[in-house]
Amino acid sequence: MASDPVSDPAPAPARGACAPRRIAHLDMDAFFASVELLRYPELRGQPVVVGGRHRWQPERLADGSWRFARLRDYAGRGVVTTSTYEARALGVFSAMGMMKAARLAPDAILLPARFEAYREYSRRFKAAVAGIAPLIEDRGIDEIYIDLSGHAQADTEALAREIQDAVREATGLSCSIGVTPNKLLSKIASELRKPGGITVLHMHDLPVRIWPLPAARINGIGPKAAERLRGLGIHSIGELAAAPPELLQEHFGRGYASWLHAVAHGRDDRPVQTHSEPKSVSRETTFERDLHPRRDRAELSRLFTELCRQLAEDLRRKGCAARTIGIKLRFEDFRTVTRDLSLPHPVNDARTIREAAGQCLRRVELDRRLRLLGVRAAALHDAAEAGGDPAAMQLSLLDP
Ligand code: TTP
Ligand code: MG
Ligand code: MG
Repeated sequence: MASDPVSDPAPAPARGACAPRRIAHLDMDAFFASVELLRYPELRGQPVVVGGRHRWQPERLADGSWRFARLRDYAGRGVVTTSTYEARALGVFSAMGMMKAARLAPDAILLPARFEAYREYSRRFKAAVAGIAPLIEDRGIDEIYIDLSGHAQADTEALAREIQDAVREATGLSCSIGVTPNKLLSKIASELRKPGGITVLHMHDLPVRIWPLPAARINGIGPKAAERLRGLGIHSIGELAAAPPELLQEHFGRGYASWLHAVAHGRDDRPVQTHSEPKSVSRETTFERDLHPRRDRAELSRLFTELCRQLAEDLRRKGCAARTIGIKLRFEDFRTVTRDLSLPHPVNDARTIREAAGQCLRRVELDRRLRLLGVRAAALHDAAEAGGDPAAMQLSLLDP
């Protein structure tokens, strides 16, 4: 599908240091359902819904054909995982209750999800893109951001089409791509011409292409925030852009209000993150039998020390150190408590972690048996920063 000629880039100018970035967002079209259509091509063009359990698996008949379940056969409390565009035309969308979907589209074909296959196609499409443009941020099973700023192909639309072709070649599947100066706008743009669309937008397209859209199209304005905005008479992104900053501050607080203002004006500096940093690392163990905090103290202590040793090893293997150490306990009645402690320096040695976790443990009232114990390291830093003097760290840890 062609992009809007009005927003097409003129013959691409040379990119200087201050030139706008070219950030793509690529999202697979009706992903799980499209993978199912590769397996059952005879269903192409029909409303198909993915959801429900294994019992809805198609049945192979003697003549080699399949007998498919229909939505009207469905009974249960499951929700729609995704649906083909033909099913969407009947009003059936992701997260809708399957019984409700069955009322809207009783004849739609029902297929259970096969996550292993979706993961495999996910790997394939990402590898295909990486062959053309390697600066990729993985955003989940069916979408990625790609930084195309420095790519040799200056014609953005042609580059996007090349990526689409490579994805189709590798998987047989179609995707939609938005290319704009930042992740925020690209995420919106990739949805504008689904399926199979390419949408290239520049900052000057904002008023015409972005401002008319509902505020909830912005990634980060959830249903609750959208509802509160509507309460203030703000429906579209343009209305949000025009809203007085004081009004937003009054209702959303300074931080979120200034973010709302910035995104409504299409501003977003976030880089494409080509390798994901883990946010935290943890180790936990569920005991074979519930352990008593006093009577099984020796065993608990040994397990606790062992978890801390493993956590330290995990951190070092990742080249990380943590400034926050936490614990998690689950009691026999399944009540779960967590405690954590912030440290003056990032740490990754087993002794210091054990010491910090021990301090956390002392803040929990151990009044019943335990079924699970865990330790967690967060606020991760590069291990190179973890150079604190161990003796000083011991002392500061022991300070109340
Ligand atoms: P999406 O990209 O949101 O949806 P989609 O690929 O099915 O359709 P579109 O063409 O609009 O992008 O999600 C990707 C997959 O994630 C989707 O195929 C199934 C799964 N998914 C869920 O399991 N639950 C959900 O609520 C949604 C939205 C998606
Ligand atoms: Mg998708
Ligand atoms: Mg998606």
